[in-house]
Amino acid sequence: MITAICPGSFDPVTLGHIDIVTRAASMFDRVIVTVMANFNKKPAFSAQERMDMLRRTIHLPNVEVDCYDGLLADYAREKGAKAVVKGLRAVSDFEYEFQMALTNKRMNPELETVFLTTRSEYMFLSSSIVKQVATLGGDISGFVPPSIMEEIQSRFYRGGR
Ligand code: COD
Repeated sequence: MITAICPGSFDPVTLGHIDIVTRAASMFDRVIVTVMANFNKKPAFSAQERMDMLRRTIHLPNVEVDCYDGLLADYAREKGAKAVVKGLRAVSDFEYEFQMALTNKRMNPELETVFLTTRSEYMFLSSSIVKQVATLGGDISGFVPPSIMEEIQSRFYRGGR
């Protein structure tokens, strides 16, 4: 049984994330989608809210949702995971992701990082774009799953033009 982890901020989860998780679920026996802290970002949603949104949107038998506050390398060891699955959108993602992959490998030599290229229709998509568009009252229906759209809109939209 090979376990993989899809880690991220998921603040909030987007259709781009879901695509990566779905593809990971078809490659590995068990996938854990883990809400983690990115030290460069201040989350808009709590870890519990982000997990709830993930649980409302991902319904695959071999996927579970969790959260963890420490190092990914330690978490992977704890869970017996062999792989971390990351999505790559553009060259700009690569440098950061490459550094993370090498750091994680140094701290947990058993752990492999697998990169999946984004689907072209989600290349532009990020949680920050969703928050920006929602704040300004734009349509986010093509960006996030329908089941969490209202929660995001009501959190960010302040009205007015
Ligand atoms: N298409 C494809 N992939 C996408 C898309 C998209 N449209 N949007 C996002 N993704 C991918 C990202 O590239 C990433 O792989 C994943 O989905 C999650 O994205 P985000 O933005 O939600 O999450 P990040 O990048 O902020 O997550 C960073 C982590 C939290 C994973 C990282 O900071 C981490 O591992 N933190 C734990 C502490 C640790 O161990 N740090 C490393 C050693 S210092």
